[in-house]
Amino acid sequence: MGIHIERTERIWIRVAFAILVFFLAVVTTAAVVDGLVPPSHIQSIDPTKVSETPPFDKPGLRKVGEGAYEAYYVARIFSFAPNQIDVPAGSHVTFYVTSADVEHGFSVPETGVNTMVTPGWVSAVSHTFKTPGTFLLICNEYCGAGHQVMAAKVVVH
Ligand SMILES: [Cu+2]
Repeated sequence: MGIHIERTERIWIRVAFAILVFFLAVVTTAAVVDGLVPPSHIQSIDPTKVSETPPFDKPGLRKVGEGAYEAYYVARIFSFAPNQIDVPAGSHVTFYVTSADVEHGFSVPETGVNTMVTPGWVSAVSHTFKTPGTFLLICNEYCGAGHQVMAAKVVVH
């Protein structure tokens, strides 16, 4: 007995199955090759020990060269530490951000600085601030009841 399946239908079942296997192979290969992390996530951190883990135990701005800065940020509901950084115009700033609790966003609109902040990971993003001004740094991933007040400032002199 058995179910009768048309020859062409049998062919298409095989084709659909082959496509499925191919996609799974592509996704698996990509995941293994990329180490299963988004590209901006360069380093891992214990999210329960952020406040004891250097350099995030002392969040803030560090000058690393002529016109070059590194800014270490901790995002937690509903604020960023540091709350404000001040840099001279022309500064190249690399932001390193991690979360002490939930998923946050880290965005400085109109600069291209935009990354997700995932607990357990350090996200890195750079920007050269050419013109003076006060830039708003906001959380753009909904993170809870106070999400809309989660902001900080980048002041360029
Ligand atoms: Cu947030």
